[in-house]
Amino acid sequence: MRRIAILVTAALLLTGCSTTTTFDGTGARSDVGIQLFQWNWDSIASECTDVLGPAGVAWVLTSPPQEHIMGSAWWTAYQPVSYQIESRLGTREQFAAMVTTCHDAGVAVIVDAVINHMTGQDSGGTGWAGTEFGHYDYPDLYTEDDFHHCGLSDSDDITDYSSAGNVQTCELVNLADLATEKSSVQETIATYLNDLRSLGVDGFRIDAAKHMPAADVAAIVDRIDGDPYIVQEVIRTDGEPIQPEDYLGSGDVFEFGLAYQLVTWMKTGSLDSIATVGSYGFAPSEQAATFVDNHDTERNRQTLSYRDGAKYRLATMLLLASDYGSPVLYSGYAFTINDKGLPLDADGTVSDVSCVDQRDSYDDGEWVCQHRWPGVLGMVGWRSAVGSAPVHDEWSEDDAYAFGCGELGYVIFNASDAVVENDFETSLPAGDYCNVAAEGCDVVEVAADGVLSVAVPPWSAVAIHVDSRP
Ligand code: LM2
Ligand code: CA
Repeated sequence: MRRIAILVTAALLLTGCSTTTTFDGTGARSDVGIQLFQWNWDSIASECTDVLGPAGVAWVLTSPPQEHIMGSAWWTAYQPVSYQIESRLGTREQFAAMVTTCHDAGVAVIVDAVINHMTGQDSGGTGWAGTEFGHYDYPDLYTEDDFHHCGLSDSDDITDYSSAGNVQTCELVNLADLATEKSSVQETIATYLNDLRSLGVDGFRIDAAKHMPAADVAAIVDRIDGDPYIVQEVIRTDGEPIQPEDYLGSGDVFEFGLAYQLVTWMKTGSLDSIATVGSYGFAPSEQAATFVDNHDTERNRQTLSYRDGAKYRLATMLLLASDYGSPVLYSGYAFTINDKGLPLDADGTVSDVSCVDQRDSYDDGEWVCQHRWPGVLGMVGWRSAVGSAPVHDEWSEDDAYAFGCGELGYVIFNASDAVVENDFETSLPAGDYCNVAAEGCDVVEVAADGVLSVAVPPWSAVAIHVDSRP
């Protein structure tokens, strides 16, 4: 199996248009990832080949691949019963084939690792692959002694986010909390992660990292073979004792703060604020995984989501143009009830993905495929093309914001209901360019003096770069 190492090049040059973290060996042209929520292994494989590889997306984040509890809600995936790679999303064989196919397409595979806890079923049960379990008893993995019983609240549930002990040793919504400080538990978790490594997996999202002491996460990560990419979920809330920064020694962190900020900026139209994001007290750019939404925030409504249509698309494109952090796109399915999982095939597995086109409303269970919305993958190409060229030719007026990157690219965002028409001064060579923030190749022209005279439609962008000329 090909080992794919992560190479952080020129991460010190933070003045550029985008960071240049690359997944060396994948052939990917960008540092951009994509969370394919509840996509089955076969569908991820096809998407790698047909769409993500060609677009230069560096990595996919899968849903949890291990055996889970039965039930139709999507969140059954977040209740591990065993570490067999058998789930509603596919078999071990399908998973392994997906990893190989994605690698062949130049796309790395990052897995959602649920390692803080096991199930939340008081009475136990039988898992997807037939494993019988009790709430604190998992054959060949864990027994009673391997779990915390915090004794800090009536139910042993987490009740107090101002107490690190409560957050890290009590139960997150009744989920049996692993004693991650025990070296035997660390070893069992690492054996699972190394099994995935043996199938070619390139890295992990550490689910519920906030609920494990940073030292425990570090000890587990240390036991993983090779040098996997690590991105940790530590939801930022000001004033809490546990902060994302505590986890930087083990890898990157998702920057929730920026996702929340994007909601505000889309409301106020102050898109130029993204230029000063370095002063917001967020994680250091080279270790920040940025995103507009994820499967939790599209449900708790704390961020934008596909329901916001053009605003969501614009926020996604803004993130892709920013030199702060490395963007992780999100792609999921439509729902009106938070818990509701996808319609299942007769054998209980999740069906293959079939994307629908962008529109104003969706039926439950339709695959929204936000990443295929016009301009999104075009902006992945824009990001690759401008690399770390310095930002210049900045312009902002009302709800519009524009900037250039060296002589390589220029982008204009319009966060208003009105058309923004202007003569934008760029440093690009004269000639015709495709507007990659639109569908297909919508041609715009840079005049001999570098001026781009263009009308930007409401809630959209115009983006051009030297590698995309008709
Ligand atoms: C995560 N990150 O830290 C995931 O991103 C998030 O989606 C997970 O919650 C959570 N942590 C645990 O891995 C989801 C879902 C919860 C669901 C849990 C466990 O958002 O609603 O909880 O997975 O499946 C469900 C029920 C809850 C119940 C619990 C245990 O909603 O009411 O608690 O199962 O049976 C009694
Ligand atoms: Ca814990």
